[in-house]
Amino acid sequence: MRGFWILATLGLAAAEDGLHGWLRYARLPCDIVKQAHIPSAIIALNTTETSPIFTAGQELQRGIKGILGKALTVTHEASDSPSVIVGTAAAFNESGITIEIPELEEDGFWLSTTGDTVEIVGQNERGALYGAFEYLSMLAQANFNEVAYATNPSAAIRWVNQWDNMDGTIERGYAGLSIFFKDNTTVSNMTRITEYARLLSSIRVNGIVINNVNANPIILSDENMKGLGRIADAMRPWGVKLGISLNFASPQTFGGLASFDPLAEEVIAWWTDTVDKVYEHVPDLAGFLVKANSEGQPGPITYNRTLADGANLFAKAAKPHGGIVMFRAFVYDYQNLDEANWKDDRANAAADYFRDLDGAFDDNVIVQVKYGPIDFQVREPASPLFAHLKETPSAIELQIAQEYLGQQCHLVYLPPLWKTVLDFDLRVDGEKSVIGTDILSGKRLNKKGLTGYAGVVNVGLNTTWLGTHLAMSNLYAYGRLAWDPTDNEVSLLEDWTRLTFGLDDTVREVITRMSMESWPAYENYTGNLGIQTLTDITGPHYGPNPQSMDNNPWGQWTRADADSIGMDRTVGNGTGFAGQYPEEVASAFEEIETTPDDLLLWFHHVPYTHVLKNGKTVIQHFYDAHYAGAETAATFPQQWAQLQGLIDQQRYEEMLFRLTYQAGHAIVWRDSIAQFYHNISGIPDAAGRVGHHPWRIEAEAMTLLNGGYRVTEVTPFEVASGLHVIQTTSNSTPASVTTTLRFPAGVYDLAVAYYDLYEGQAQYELFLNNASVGAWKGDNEDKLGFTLTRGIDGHSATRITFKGVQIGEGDVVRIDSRPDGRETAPLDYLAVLPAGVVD
Ligand code: GCW
Repeated sequence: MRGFWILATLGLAAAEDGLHGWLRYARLPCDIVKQAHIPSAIIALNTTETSPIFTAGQELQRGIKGILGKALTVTHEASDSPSVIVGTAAAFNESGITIEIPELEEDGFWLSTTGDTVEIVGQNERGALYGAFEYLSMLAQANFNEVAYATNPSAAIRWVNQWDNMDGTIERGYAGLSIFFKDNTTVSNMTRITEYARLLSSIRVNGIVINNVNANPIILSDENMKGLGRIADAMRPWGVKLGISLNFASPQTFGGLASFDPLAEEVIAWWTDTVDKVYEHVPDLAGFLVKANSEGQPGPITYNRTLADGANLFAKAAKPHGGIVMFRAFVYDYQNLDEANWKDDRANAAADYFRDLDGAFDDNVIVQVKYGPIDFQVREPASPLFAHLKETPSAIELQIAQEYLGQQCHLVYLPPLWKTVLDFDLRVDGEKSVIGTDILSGKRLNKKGLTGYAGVVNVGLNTTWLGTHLAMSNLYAYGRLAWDPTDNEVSLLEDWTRLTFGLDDTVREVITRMSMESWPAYENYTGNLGIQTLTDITGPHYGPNPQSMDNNPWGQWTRADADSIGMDRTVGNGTGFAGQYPEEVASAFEEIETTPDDLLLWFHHVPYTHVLKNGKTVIQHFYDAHYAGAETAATFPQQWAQLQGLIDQQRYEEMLFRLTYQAGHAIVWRDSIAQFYHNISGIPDAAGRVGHHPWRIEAEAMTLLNGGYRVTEVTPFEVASGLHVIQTTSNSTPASVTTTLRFPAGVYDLAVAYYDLYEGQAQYELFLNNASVGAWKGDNEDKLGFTLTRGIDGHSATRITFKGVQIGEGDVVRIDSRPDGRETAPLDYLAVLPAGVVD
């Protein structure tokens, strides 16, 4: 017993790097292990090593060893002695084992733990593997209940997309370089690919498109086709099928033909050959993903052909092989929209391009539709296109990569956002048409083809996969919601937490609470009332830059002026977008009274003084929400701190760093947005907070010693407190600033706001009466994964906090800094914060 205790203690202390995600199979405490009564052998009804059933046998062995410390043998012959037996329904029958189970649908499974034998029966091999993972998930959560049930997927397509470029970079990837590609070819080491397939399989994802939708035609080179074959081989034992993105112009740019006209005979022949060749290397290729005529990508419209002509070209080539084409609805005219034209609106694009094509697509084309009409925003109404595709199968595109949502540097648990769309009833033809359960399931519309889900994930080589541990709950929940969109987002989170961090109640409660608070908080401190993103729309989509949302040709404007704000998307007076919905929904969005507050500015242009249903004016709600959101984010590091000692130190520290960063960046967001709208509207904050920071000392108000620092403005102006910052006069000479504190003596947190650019790592040290409080470096570029910036802007703005510092009135603070490269040690302010003040 003593030996076990030592081991268990070491187990907790052992560093965990996140590589195994929720499949850690950590040993349960010994008192719990004793309660587990499981059979002593595993039977996997297939001897082929590449079969998912074989994989299931191995995985059960590995999991049970890890979770319960029991070494079970795996055999492949049916026997009567009690065992964990896994196989397809057909294999059970062939082995003469009688099972009484309901009819299963494709990929479905039956799990029974009621008798001496645990039965895991798949409709197909993949389903059986899902059942094995489900059983292991129960064991890992110390759930030894007797269960016997069948479960089937809500939809056949449960895919993920990676936006990996052939050179190994990842578009909108925040966790390092590609696990699939390097130097314009596929990688040779399959380890991470196999591990990713394992994670995906455990959440019942059955397909993956591995290269960017902005596709490079060289994916079709002979060498790369061979590589695709190896990748497919690595993932096949996990039941995950490979798909690839195609570049529409490949016949010309890669094949050397004169055109890429989808109706030209030589183009058709070229694609037929090419697709045949891909299938030689990957006989079970799931299919193709195509982004055409969007954001500079080539497409059929170049030749005056329809998007359906374009999609059907690939569909016909893939059909003999059983392949499908995921054709993206993200098609919009992005260069020519005119803000002066009250009718122009990018949100109209998808339905405008696709609605008249309903029925024109081959039956193996699925239109892949982003959840909202614009682009992965923090709050969007459901895409109305789902209502127009009555004949054409559709799939929803969700984004696990947090492109507009904090890029994994902010904790944002996404299922509550996804649910606003999945649970939305479009009322097509006046009948119940809930997007998840009726439309994506293929029950109500789209009855003829496959339907489902595509999630843009963008994992990278970082051992945490997504750049940070807590972001993995989004991937976990994505797969499970694609299986069953009615699954509860809190229970999914609790399961994930137990699997990822163990069974401690405090751990589960804290992570669940923070995660459930995170999306509302992010919406609050970034942009509310359906205003859409206020990130830098023309740049990295990360930090605040509200003015970038207007005076651009993109057609997703806030239309903010001195008096009013919002996009009028009504039929009566605006862009007409509201009219793209079926009648009942359209008429609700047409009127302010029946539009929910959280989508008000999406659909209506109103004065800042418009009074919301919650009784506040729009502008006061902006101020209040931004303050409330930042206050919630400020609790995250404190909440997380309760987990010290309850989880391993490595993950504890890595998350504490990120959550502390988020709390600081939430204040950057709050101040920038509040300051911007205060400036443009001239309406003061009724609570007197905006522009008043009694606990701050602006850097520009400090004494700049020996000319080492100079005062400058920044762009955008609102990302500097007091509208100014200081930066060093040279790129190499050390500089210092000093100030005398005039606050009552007491214990305070000292926060220094500065800007952390890449291409340099400035060094800083904070002194109180000549004694060092702490030193740091501008090295966020190494620690965080967001799109890097070389500007002093909303992306680089950050802060560091030293907690619990005793100060006396008249104490002298000094900050010494040493610029490095382009990083001119820019400082914004020092905040001297009494307990409970978030500023
Ligand atoms: O939102 C935009 C992204 C692009 C992306 C595009 C798309 C892959 O900013 O990076 O390109 O969406 O979904 O095609």
